Amino acid sequence: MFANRGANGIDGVVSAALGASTVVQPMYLLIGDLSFYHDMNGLLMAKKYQLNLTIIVVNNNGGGIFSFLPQSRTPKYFESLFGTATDLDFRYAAALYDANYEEVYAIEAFRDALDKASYHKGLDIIEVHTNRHENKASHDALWAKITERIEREGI
Ligand SMILES: Cc1ncc(C[n+]2csc(CCOP(=O)(O)OP(=O)(O)O)c2C)c(N)n1
Repeated sequence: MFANRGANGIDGVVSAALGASTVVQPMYLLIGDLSFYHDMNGLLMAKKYQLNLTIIVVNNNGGGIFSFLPQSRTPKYFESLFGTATDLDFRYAAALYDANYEEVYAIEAFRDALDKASYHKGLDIIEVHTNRHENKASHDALWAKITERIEREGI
């Protein structure tokens, strides 16, 4: 069992995964872009000690979780306080730390990138581009379908 330090969520996640990669292989980290950005300095350890980790950065350009909370219905300050898009291109972070880098937009390309990473030694970063607004819309559509079915079938 591994435990990350702290109780706050997005701090130290990259470092924790790099530490875990020294005792379990293969090791994968699935992480959001803001959480990745928050602990990007941790990547130095991967370079310094030739650690083997595949990081999948789900890049929806900001904190997607907040779109599901009530404050998302007050659009005036939402983006600057919660959405907090960084518009960063993580290929340059990968280059900075000598990581293998792949950028994908679709599931087939993601499978190929994951497969490729499994043959690499060292640090792999796969940046998966997604969209916060589409994600929220597809969740809403799914919830509406489920609600409609529950009401219809009286579960
Ligand atoms: C140290 C710390 N600061 C701030 C927060 C509040 N927080 C919770 S989730 C989140 C955004 C996470 O964004 P991302 O990693 O891109 O994932 P997504 O929500 O898009 O899936 C923030 C800032 C936190 N949990 N921990």
